[in-house]
Amino acid sequence: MKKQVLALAITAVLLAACGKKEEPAPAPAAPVAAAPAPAAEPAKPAGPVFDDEKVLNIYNWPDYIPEGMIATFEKETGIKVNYDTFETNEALHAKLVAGNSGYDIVVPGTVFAKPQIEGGLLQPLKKDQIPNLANLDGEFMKTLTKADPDNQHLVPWGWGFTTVGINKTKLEKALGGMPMPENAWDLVFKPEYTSKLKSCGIAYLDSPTEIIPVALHYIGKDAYSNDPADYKAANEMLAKVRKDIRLFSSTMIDDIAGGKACAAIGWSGDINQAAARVKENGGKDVIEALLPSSGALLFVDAMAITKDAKHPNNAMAFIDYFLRPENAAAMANEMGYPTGNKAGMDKVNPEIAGNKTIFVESDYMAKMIPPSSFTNEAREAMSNAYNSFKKGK
Ligand code: N2P
Repeated sequence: MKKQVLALAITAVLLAACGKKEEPAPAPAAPVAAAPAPAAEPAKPAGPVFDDEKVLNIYNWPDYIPEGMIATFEKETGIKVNYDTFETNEALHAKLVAGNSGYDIVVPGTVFAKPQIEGGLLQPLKKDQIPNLANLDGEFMKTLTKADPDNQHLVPWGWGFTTVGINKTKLEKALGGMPMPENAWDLVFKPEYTSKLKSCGIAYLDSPTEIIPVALHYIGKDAYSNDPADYKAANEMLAKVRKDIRLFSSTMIDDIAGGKACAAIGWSGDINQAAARVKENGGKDVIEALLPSSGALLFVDAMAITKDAKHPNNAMAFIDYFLRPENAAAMANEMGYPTGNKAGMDKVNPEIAGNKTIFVESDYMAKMIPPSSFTNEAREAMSNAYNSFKKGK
């Protein structure tokens, strides 16, 4: 019951963004007694279809796949998986635009998947080769139609949000008795706080489309504004704290867990992974992903097959494998990211199911900034604004 409420919560927020009404999911077809097959009908091939070359090239974000998931797929199928990682949507996008990336499966955020679909960089799925699509939450899939109109290209990998993560122990020491702000974004954007937290380390994700949207939202502008004048305003705010930022990184789990940063703009699941790592190592510091009062930046990353994939059938087989219930549960349990998959939710550990920064409650969901997208020109202007912020000291 609780899980259903959570699923509805994210759906409501994402749907609000695309202005669509929720409709009840279609009821599953009632089982029908098997009729004798007509003799002339050719038999359907049993099991998955593979390409001649038993290879699959996957390009995904770092720290985003449960241990053993690839090995099990390789063992079951005999397909050799080459698994590479990219650190920003911008880096993946540049590879796809250049063409001949060599990758079969890529995992863009929907903010970038929309222009990639429109630009013909991704190919439609062969849904009859992915029976486990039935495990996906129909309402969640409707939210993806904003980026992928008929759900023809994208299968969710994981969702989460860009937010403020803290090492509570170190942060409180550095604040020296100064109370926590009402809005957690102040910790990383307000000089009053950053000047103190500089001593224990502030980290930012290293990507224009992560930092500029949250900065825009902080100064009261549309996070998905396409207006360069707004980026200028965001930059003016950011310039005031630039000297207090210690590191820019999209792989900050060890930096947070290892005590190099006490406040970060990071991804919810990664911050939760850092918290788990400290515990595993017997550390005492308390690491937390926060739920800022003004909201956080929601994202959905989705698998898609490149237009020039050399192993599309192997890709379809992997997507079907990923959609198994046990893999959905492992994504939440081990990586801190839910997947939009209904199946397997009964295998989620109680402390993960009860973690409000992984399975976000509906009242906070309503505050989230839902994903949208930018024009190509806006993305370029945003990159320029971001780079000049980063260079300035
Ligand atoms: C990286 C997972 C989140 C990626 N570890 C953000 N789109």
